[in-house]
Amino acid sequence: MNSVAIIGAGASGVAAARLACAQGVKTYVSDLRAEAAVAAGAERIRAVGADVELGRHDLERIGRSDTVVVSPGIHPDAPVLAALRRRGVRPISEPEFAFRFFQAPLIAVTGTNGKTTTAALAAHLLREAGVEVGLGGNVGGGLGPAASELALARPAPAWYVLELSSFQLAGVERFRPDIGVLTNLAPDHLDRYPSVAAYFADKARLFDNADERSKWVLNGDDEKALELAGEAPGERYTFSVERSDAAGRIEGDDLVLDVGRGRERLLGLDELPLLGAHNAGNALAAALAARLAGAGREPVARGLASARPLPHRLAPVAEVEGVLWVDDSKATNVAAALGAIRSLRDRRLVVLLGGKDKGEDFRPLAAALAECVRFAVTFGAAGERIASALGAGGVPTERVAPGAPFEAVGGPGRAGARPRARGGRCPRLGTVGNFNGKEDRGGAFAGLARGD
Ligand code: UMA
Repeated sequence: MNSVAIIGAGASGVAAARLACAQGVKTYVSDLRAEAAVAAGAERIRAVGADVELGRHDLERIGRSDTVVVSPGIHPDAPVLAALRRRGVRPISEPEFAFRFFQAPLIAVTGTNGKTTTAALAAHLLREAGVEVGLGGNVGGGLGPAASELALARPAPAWYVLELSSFQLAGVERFRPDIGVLTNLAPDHLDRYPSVAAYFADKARLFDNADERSKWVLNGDDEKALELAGEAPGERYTFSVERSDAAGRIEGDDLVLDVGRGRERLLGLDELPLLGAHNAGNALAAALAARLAGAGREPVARGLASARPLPHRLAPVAEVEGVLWVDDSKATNVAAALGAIRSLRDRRLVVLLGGKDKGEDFRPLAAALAECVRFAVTFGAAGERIASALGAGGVPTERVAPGAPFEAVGGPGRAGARPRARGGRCPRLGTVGNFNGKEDRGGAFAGLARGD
């Protein structure tokens, strides 16, 4: 490889450029934006020898490069990608580029929900077993770097654990995980994909280079996830919170594994510090992956007992006047919000729902909330549609105008949470969006909880 063109100068672009330059490859990076945030990244990669252009993409130059790497956030219909398609150029994704330089085996985690929790937990369990792990990929939020940064790390870790989005899987070619984990499948990103099937098709690329040495950890409770694996070669291990024949399962009140060495009890469900059935599934998936990567039963069990919720994933942020505020702002699709609501349904709930409208059907939320919710507040671009779905389902709802600042949900939210009985506790579940990133959403939510 003599030359690489990288499209986009965000976290992916900067990491890929640093990796390319470290290989002595001629590197050109371009980004349509020229704002301060991009300029700072551009300076970092200029310093290691890349040519950087902000404000335009030089199609001639990109077309002449041996390899073209595209950032995941760029829409497939963006003019630059459409123009490259017309020229017969097929860009690869940043994790595909990184994979070509990996020096250790790889666990790749994808799925609609639970990816970050499962990937971070698998890394935690392996570390508990004394294994050096590089954790990164889509995780973001300061929890892990882009895949290319992991490829640069020296000494190389003993295992890489990567979280992958469908946007990243869309551009794989040789990418081949030793252990692939599919947490679940549900509709998402319908603002980017023409159909749910098209979104699932990108997820299916996890299996593109499967062979008989591959190991697959699949959600046994999710028909669509099992179907997606199709006839992919390799060994299969299912995890399930419902079925007794799964390799990772719940027996009575215990989490149990069987990876072909007999039944292994890990720990009791009540010892797992993560809320909800969906997190029991994530824990089983991570335990299977870590065990298949060589971690012993004991460190896996110890690691599960010391697991902590990641920020913005059903994370308690404050308890104020008998109200527990729970930040679940990473629940950015209906399936994720349902998982959270179900795991808190034995408490009285006030939910704050809204943010960007990705085109999903919100009626399933109404059905789940009708059973347990006390009050819902909707906001943001999706607020109107969510409120209509909840109203039709008989859920008491207050709608905050779409243009109003997020703080405007505080008043109705707080009023709705006022405990009826003294000492009554009413956890709130905030599924909020419409911000620059989950840091902002979670920060704003924590501010509401404190009454800032
Ligand atoms: N751009 C162009 N030309 C265009 C359009 C855009 O140059 O025509 C530029 C933009 O100005 C921007 C860059 O391309 O500077 C695109 O960057 P990006 O959106 O791909 O963001 P990165 O900073 O590279 O971050 C990406 C992931 N972001 C997305 O997929 C949207 C991060 O996942 C990931 O952590 C990071 O790579 C490292 O792997 C975040 C995410 O939100 C956490 N992921 C989505 C999710 O989890 O739902 C998929």
